Amino acid sequence: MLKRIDLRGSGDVARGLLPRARFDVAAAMAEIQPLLDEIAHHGAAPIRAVTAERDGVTLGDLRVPESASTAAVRALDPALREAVEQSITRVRAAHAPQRRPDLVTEVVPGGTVTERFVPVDRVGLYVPGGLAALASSVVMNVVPAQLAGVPQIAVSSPPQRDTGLPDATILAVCRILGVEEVYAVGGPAAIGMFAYGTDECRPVDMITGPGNIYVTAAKRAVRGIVGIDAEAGTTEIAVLADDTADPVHVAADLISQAEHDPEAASVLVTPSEGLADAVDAEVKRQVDRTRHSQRVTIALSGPQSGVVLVDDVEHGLAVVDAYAAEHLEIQTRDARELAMRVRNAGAVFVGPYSPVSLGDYCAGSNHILPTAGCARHSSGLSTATFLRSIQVVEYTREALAAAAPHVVTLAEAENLPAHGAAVTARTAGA
Ligand code: HSO
Ligand code: ZN
Repeated sequence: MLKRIDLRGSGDVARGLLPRARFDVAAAMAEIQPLLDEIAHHGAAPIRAVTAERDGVTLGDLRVPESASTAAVRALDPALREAVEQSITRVRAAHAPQRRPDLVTEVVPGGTVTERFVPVDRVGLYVPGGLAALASSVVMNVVPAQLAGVPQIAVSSPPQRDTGLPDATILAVCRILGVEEVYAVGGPAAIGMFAYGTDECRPVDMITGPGNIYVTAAKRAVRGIVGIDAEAGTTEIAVLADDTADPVHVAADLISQAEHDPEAASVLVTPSEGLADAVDAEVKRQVDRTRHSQRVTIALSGPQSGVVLVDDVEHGLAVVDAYAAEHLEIQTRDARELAMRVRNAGAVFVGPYSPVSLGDYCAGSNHILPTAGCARHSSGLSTATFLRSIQVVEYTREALAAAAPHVVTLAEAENLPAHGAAVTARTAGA
């Protein structure tokens, strides 16, 4: 089922050789732009129209009444509530220390630069609800925003066909976390609503959260009008494994992320042909038994998934760095040592007992992570995502006088003498 790409003997790590989806975010942008333009000009009407067409739901208010969230909490299964609370506690524990204190630096005597960390005022958090309604993504979005101190937090998630409301567990988790502003809007329409605002939803300053390729494309399209987190699109997992890895575990992990989407990517990178064969056999065995076997089969046999054979683990490390996976598992000898040398990955999962699906719910780490190679330049969601740094400059007259000749010289070199004059007007005669 998993195609093989043999890079042995080539020393090659070229990104173009690695499995990747053919239909990418750039291609999806053309499809969503007309909807975004409509929302920018007409507000809620096109949101209602597209929701009726795509979700089969006639929306009254876009905003979910509080009574619906309260009812959802009451109806929540006690075991599910306990699991949600565990997830919240662990995510809070890992994200609270990410809130950095302000940093005061005396650059020269009498001259300070203070870096203040200030939360974004208003954020729109997207929670997917298509093929799977990801209540855990409420936790992963909301907890860091709250810990950063964001004053206004809005959540949006697609309405379900039967209720016309977002998934009940998603509503319950919003309520448990104290989020009152929730909208029943999904896909690119939700991103347009947050970015441009409507009569019912004031525009936000930043949009975060995972989504399919169209949500990701919409986020890319509105970037600049609002801030966005890293592009967290279609899920992907890479596993770097040697002959010490258990093929049953590796196969289970590849399948676990393929379950998200027929477009999901699952990639095994290994120097061991024996492991590759064993994982292949194990994948076939497990796929037959898994609930979403059709979706998983499409994902695993697509161009975005496969097994990459490498010379050795070092070559494998170079390959996974070039791939820059959203999730990277290391199942090798000395896994921790290798993990600490990884340069490009959204999150790294080390050794036999740290599967990606632990991180999806209950490791404490965030599961909203850069996909499609964005881990080369971007980070997963964290408390820091919601903080802007503002540099505050304060110099005394003496400290300014000491810097004056340098400012004047640099300004003159750029043919901007008024810049120098703004300094000497203060320091002449000092
Ligand atoms: N693996 C997904 C997150 C998720 N999995 C939510 C299950 N629920 C993207 O990191
Ligand atoms: Zn997952």
